[in-house]
Amino acid sequence: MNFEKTPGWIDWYAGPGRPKFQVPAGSVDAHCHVFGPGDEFPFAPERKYTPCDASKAQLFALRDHLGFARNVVVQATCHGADNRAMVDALLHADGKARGVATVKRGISDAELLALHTAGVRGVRFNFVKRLVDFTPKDELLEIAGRIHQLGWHVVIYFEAVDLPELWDFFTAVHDDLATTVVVDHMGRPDVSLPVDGPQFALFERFMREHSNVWSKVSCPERLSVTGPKAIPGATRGEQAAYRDVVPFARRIVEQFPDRVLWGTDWPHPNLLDHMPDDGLLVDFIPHIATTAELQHKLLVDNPMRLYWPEESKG
Ligand code: 0GY
Repeated sequence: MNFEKTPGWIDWYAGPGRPKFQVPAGSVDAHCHVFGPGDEFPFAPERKYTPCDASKAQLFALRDHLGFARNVVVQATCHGADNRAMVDALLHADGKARGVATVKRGISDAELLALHTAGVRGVRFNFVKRLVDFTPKDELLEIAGRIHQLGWHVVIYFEAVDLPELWDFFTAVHDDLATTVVVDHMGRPDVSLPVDGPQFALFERFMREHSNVWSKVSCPERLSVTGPKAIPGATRGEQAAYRDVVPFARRIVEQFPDRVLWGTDWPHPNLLDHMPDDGLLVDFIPHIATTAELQHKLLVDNPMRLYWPEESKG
């Protein structure tokens, strides 16, 4: 099937640089996607964007190039609740990938079990209005109850301004069902606001008061206003690309070192200003996890505990 890309779509960065920062052995890229290829795995009719193709082979090549050992492939909204492309990637990864699916209420126990066998360990609930249509909360709670029995967790994606309204729902998933909840991209803070301001304080409170809430400290390229250009010769923090995101991510890593994950977000859907060099994104890591111990937790111990608990030493 031939799909026309969304106007203005920027394809993922071909030929990323080799990072200067060497990730620890066994590191996990805990947030990335596959798109199609569209002629093999058609995009969903209800999608809000049509991407370029981004295949499993291209994802695995990037993994090796950046020095990662494993991937967590997160179902992208352009595939709706049709998880076939993501599952196909898991099944061809030689055990080096696990997945996060999108499921609907009507899914059978046998289908859930098949996803589990393929390596799925979580479901994603998306509250970003430009990406998905609204799903009633009782449907999400029902799904959360079912997947909890498989030992899966819930991944949530929302914008910071929506956290007050979603608070009670997230707390119900977390407290009533005792399910681990993983927040994508720190709940998308507005990084032009102060890191000490009320918006980010609410997110920190969310993590502090709920001991099973984790955060991906990912996507500086999505959150940044200052962009990829570092200030040459500046202080260490300002030498980072996406430097305005550093204080936010660093604060989460340092407060909650055992509940943070990192991912490339390759192939970076819906970036309409610039496409990041994934090598540069890896070089962002030591700015937010500043010691070898923090880096090891972020890239190895934490994702292994969540996605490969049977192999985890932590
Ligand atoms: C991300 C971010 C985005 C898209 C999706 O599933 C998706 O379509 O997650 C976005 O547009 O902000 O994490 O990939």
